[in-house]
Amino acid sequence: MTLKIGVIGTGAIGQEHIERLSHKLIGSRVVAVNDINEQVAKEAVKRISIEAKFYADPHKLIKATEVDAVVVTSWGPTHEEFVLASIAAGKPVFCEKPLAVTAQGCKNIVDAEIAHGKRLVQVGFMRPFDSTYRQLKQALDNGEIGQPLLVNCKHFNPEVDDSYKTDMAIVDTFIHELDVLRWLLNDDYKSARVIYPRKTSKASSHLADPQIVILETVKGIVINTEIFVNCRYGYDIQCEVIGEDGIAYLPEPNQVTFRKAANLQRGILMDWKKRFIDAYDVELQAFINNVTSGEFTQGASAWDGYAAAVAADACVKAQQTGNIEPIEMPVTPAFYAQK
Ligand code: NAI
Ligand code: ISE
Repeated sequence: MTLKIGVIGTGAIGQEHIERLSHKLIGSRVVAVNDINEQVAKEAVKRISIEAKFYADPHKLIKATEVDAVVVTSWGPTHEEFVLASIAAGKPVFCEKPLAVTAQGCKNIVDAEIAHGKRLVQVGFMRPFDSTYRQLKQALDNGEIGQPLLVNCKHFNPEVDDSYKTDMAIVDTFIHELDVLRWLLNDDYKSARVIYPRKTSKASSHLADPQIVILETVKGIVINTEIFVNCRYGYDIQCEVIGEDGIAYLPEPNQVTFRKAANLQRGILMDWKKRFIDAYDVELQAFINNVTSGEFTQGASAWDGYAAAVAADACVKAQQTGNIEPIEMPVTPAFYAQK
């Protein structure tokens, strides 16, 4: 069976996903697209060489009989509306992160999915599908460094545009750590604090950059994450876990090392597209397989999206107050207990 997909939002990641759904993965075809910018959508269809109908109205795309499943890759604040409409239409939906920009928005989706009675939603948290994170998780689960005590992460982007604001460091960027670290450590968060170091001259007037987020987990692990979205030198994702018996590092992505011109050199990737290229393939193939098998057994659920957003809300509050803010995560409903 070939899954016929409608894509809402044909910008950067929308086009990446259309390409992989059309030419790389098994069992899917993009038949419909929507974007508030009609020209962007039509040019994407042409460039990727697919036959997909342009829908001016995203809600008509969601309801169209030719569309079996929806992929939402528009801007974050639009996600809740399109995911809720997909659930109302009884259609499976893959939504890029964040599931919604507030915890309440995610809760509305969780409630709608539970009321529907069957899982339909997968969130685009791709890091648990990344082979380097998987290696790190396996080492921790095997007890190779004993109990984790302390975690140090870096989430660096070379640059961001002017529309990127201080809270987006949490809801758009750090949200990836909020998702992947729960999975990596088998733990939940208890509190958050945000510290602002000296500001880079490369950031816009309305953006505090860099930022440091300090989380404490229920088991007492302290997680220190540096977020720096105008670092200029590359797209750099690091994670170091310090345990009772040693330290485990997230493997660096494969890059050739050079001994050349009196230098020892190794390239650093410049964007998320290349850094997580395989992980995006695997997560979207998982979505296709979830839908075609009729059971969502892989990938981030709406509850995972909600859990990350509950923590993100507390981090945004901590940005504003400068205080240590509590994170109160509700108990996982039975509906989401088994993945
Ligand atoms: P983008 O700005 O390149 O593309 C977004 C597209 O959505 C634009 O073409 C815009 O016209 C369209 N759009 C906005 N509002 C719309 C609406 N109401 N209806 C239809 N189309 C609308 O942004 P980008 O980088 O592609 O990000 C899109 C989403 O994907 C964001 O939520 C972002 O956080 C997420 N993302 C996830 C990544 C990951 O690593 N998982 C990487 C990059 C983005
Ligand atoms: C972007 O939307 C992503 O999801 C990237 O993975 C992240 O590194 C970046 O900070 C976000 O803006």
